[in-house]
Amino acid sequence: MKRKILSLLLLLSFVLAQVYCQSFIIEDIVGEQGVSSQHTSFDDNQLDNFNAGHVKSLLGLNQNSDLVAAAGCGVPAGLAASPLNSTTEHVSWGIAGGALKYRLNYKEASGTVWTNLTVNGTSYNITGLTPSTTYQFRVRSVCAGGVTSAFSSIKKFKTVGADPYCTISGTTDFEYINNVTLGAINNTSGNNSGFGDYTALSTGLVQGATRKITLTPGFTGSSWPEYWEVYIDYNQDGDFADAGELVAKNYGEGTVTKKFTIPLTALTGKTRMRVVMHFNSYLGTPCGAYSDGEAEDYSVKIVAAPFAVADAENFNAASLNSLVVSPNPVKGSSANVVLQAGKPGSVNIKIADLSGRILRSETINSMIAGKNNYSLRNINLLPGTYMIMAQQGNAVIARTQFVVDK
Ligand SMILES: [Ca+2]
Ligand SMILES: [Ca+2]
Ligand SMILES: [Ca+2]
Repeated sequence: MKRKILSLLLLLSFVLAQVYCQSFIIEDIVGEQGVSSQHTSFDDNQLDNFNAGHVKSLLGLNQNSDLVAAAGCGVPAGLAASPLNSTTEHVSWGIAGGALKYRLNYKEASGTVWTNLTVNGTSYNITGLTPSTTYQFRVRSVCAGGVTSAFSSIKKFKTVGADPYCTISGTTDFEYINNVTLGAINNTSGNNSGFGDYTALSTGLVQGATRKITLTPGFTGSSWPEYWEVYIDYNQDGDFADAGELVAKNYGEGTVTKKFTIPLTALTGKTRMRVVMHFNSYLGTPCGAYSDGEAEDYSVKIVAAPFAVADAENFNAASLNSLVVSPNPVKGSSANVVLQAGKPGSVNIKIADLSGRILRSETINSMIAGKNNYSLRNINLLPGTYMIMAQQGNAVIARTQFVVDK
């Protein structure tokens, strides 16, 4: 009993010293003996190992507040988390006043034990996490003399799911993928020993647009015929097995190109593209270990067509409609547009780049049913491929692509 009272007094002195003193000399509690020794300050571990919850319950204090909050030692705020992969999360917080370093606590949301780390900066990559799992983290400041702030409020994050895509890997004794170019991707990768993960690289692909992919092999010696297959997971279900997901194939001994059209049904958002190269024949599968070639993965972002097709029936019913730009490629500052319209009325003509950005929009009133000539003037577009569309009401009645080549 005497020991308990002594312990309680020591705990109380700890609390009071922490709350009221900026610089202090207090008693450290050593185990069950209740023996005390003098310290001029606490180190981090002493503070963190201290059972503050026990003291708070003895004193009837709020369990959610922190006893060791000290004036001038700010509580971290602005906690944020973003996934680096399915098992690694980047967490960060704002600089807190007086903080020399930080204590980072994290745990699975359903768990009870916090993992405790010291971090010198204001961010940290937490590794070894479980995919598709909710975690919590909180941060406190460690200030001069080992004084710690209260913990920040708790921030939750959920790790992303494990990569659902099948693995693939070739061998590169004779050949490898040296470059893949599509839109904003222009990646010279060299020899990746059979597989290259470039999912950090991405390009936008607009529904309905036609794009060209350029594929270049590299050889360790002489050149050989290489067969290429390009897959895109258009329906974003984690495989390349659905209809239309083998988007391009071609072969040759040097650089090959292939055009493909992104379906209007492709789901918008980020998805995976896989490029497979194989010596002498098409590999015929986007998965597995194989010899004589290389595979590389990229990200693509499917972007909604700039003008929604009102519905399939409307679009088909307007099959009389057509849009022709001439000359194509456009070389000067003007071009002629012939619009064959199924019904009369005003028509909105829009020009967009292949990333879906609308560059020009104008309405032409009193188009007739039949052939209309429309002059496109003051074309000051950079060389490249563009989309032109004619819209009546909410329906795209015709669209085409044209090239500017100056
Ligand atoms: Ca490569
Ligand atoms: Ca798929
Ligand atoms: Ca599927």
